[in-house]
Amino acid sequence: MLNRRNFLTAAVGVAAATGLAACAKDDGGSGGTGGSSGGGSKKITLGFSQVGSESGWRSANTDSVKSAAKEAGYNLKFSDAQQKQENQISAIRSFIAQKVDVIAFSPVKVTGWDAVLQEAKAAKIPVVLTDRSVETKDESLFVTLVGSDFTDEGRRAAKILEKVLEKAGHKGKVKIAQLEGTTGSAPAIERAKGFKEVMEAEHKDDWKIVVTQTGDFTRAGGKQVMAAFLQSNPDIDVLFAHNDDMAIGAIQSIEAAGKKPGKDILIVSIDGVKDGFVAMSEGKINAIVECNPLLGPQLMEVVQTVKDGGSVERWIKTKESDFMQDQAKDALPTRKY
Ligand code: GYE
Repeated sequence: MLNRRNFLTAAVGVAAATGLAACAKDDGGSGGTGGSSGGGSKKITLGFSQVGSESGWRSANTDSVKSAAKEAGYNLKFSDAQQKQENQISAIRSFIAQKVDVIAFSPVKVTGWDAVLQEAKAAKIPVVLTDRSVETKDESLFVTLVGSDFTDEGRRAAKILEKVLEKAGHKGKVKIAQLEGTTGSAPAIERAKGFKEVMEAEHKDDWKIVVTQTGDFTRAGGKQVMAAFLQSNPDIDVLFAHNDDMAIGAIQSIEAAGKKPGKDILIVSIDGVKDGFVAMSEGKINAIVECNPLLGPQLMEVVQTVKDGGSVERWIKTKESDFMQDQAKDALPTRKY
């Protein structure tokens, strides 16, 4: 059974994407909503298609999934898609051919899944999304999403930027550069959306995103794109990076341009990986919005419940915090990823 503490009810703002309260597929086990039927002794085979290994967040997520599957005693078939949707589609097809019990995946992009998810449905294999969501007209194609509220992370980034600007004594106009995540991915779309929402509602006259481009969630991407930003807009005040890795790459370009990250250019990023906290404790990142990658244990609980025909929430959200620079040194030793 899923622990109720792990559940947060779906936020109103996501009703369009995640809509109805859903029941997990009943594969003939318990025949109802009463939760676990015990699951019998057969080992669960879980097919998991991971996005890739683009960031520190992703490595922590992969470790969490692998160790939680081991702990739960599942037979895990793990596949790394190297950030390519076609690789994820092939992996899912191969899981279907192998008749796994449950398929879980973190979709690299939001669109383009209907055909392969229809195939999983036809084969009566339940699909659990982890970390990232999909856009589909047919909500029956997946059981639940275990992951964060990225729109809210974008809003939190804008709210923490207010504090960062105040602390730095920055008054008046704010020229913002945005390093976006992978184009078409849920976190890139939703983090940009949440940030813009706060910016337009509360800072319309002062804040402006002067440049925005994808850095594909990688350090190399962040470094390269930031170097180009500094060429075209040498007077940037703020960098909003959709993840720590891109911020860390960008810091290299800021330093190479003879500027001080965290002072000449204020930086807010998302994730909260160890290297992000190290950069923050060195004064180079001003604030971080946490996005927790340790989804493995919750995912395994959901997989068991789904396999047993129990019901789960449509969206199982992750609990997260925000951190300012002055908290970095104390928080660093406690970081788990
Ligand atoms: O923020 C980034 C990773 O989907 C939440 O993917 C995840 C994002 C995370 O590459 O570092």
